[in-house]
Amino acid sequence: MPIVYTCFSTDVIHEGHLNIIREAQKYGDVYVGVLSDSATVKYNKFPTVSFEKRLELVRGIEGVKKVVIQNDVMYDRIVESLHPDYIIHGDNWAQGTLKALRDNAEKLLSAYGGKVIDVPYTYSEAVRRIDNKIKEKLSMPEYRRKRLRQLIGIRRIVKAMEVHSGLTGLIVEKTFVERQGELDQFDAMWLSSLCDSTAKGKPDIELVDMTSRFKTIDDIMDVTTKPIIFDGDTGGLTEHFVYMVHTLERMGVSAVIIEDKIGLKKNSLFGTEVQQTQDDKEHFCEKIRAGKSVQLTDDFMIIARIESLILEKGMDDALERAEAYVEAGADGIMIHSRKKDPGEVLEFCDTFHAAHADVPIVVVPSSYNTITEEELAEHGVSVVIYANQLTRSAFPAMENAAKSILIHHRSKEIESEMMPIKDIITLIDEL
Ligand code: SPV
Ligand code: MG
Repeated sequence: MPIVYTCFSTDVIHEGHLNIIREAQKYGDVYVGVLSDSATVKYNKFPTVSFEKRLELVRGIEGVKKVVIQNDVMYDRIVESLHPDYIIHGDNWAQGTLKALRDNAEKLLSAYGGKVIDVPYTYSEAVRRIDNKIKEKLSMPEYRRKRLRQLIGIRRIVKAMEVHSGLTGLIVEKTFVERQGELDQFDAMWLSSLCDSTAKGKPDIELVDMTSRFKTIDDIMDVTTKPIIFDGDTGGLTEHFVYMVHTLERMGVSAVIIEDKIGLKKNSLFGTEVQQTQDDKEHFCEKIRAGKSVQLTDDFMIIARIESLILEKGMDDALERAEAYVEAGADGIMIHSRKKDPGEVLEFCDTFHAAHADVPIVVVPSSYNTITEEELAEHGVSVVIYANQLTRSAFPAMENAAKSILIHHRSKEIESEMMPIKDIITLIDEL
């Protein structure tokens, strides 16, 4: 019998999947691949049920001859091992980013006379409701909060992008690319103090109060599902920090990063050009311990950010502090630098990772921007944060439009650089 292969990356089996199986049965024995967790997270999805449960779901479908594990988004390895006569999929993969998958399947099959079968995608109210329900589930605090820890376990390196509004949240939620046969998306959102402050026209000096920053979180959470890493600045007074932890955890934020500075905080990228004071090591440890003591779940993370390199206190100081902060209970270490050369950050990561391979390291390569994610991962980095790039790209674009209108006394000249009106009015999906 010919082999008809399809791959599912779903948490719920609905009529669309059953329709594919029915169609597939007309051509031969139906083999179904279940996409692994690590492949699923590249595919603009996140599993809400365990891999074992997903295998079980597929095993329970009538008409399925064999269930296999698919470890990559692309079909190369599965085609090599199964040599299917057909690969069958909903025809929604004929356009957009998913077309890369179809092209990949077609190319592999055509090498030995196999064929792709496109089944009309099932656009029904019931399917739409199921898809929405999965999305809604992922936006709930109990799912969102633990997702960062889950991703650190699944991803070689977790990629977080700056957000400061519902709109930037949507960009990070939905941006999905295909390049050289690989699909990719951001994993998490960084609620930058610099960008949250800048969006309000305020300096990054802990001036925007927590009520306002929590409102930004709420705006973002309302329209996204990805996990949030909150930039908690210095965490404020220890007596206040415990309340911050309590609220963030309740809201479903995954992690707070607090930096070991005290007094009037200025942005780290000023370095020693402005007066900034590093906190006493023991005092900062107390803040970490206090935060950990009020935490209610095992999901939430308190990550300690070390400013020794920013403040030119040296590598030994940075490493000593990292030891102390981990000892105090920090769930991860962020090391920051404003050098153009990544050397000092990599030296820190190599030394720290050798002693604490299980403690996630977070970096923010704003200044040393030539380094790639793969190089960072090779030095033991678990999370890379792109801390301000959406704000920095939007500002010149907006300023340019404002200038053009002032110069030309009309908007025609800037029209070609802007999003079409029909796109902006349909940008936001209706519920
Ligand atoms: C932020 O994005 O607010 C940060 C990172 O804290 S940095 O601006 O580099 O200090
Ligand atoms: Mg900040």
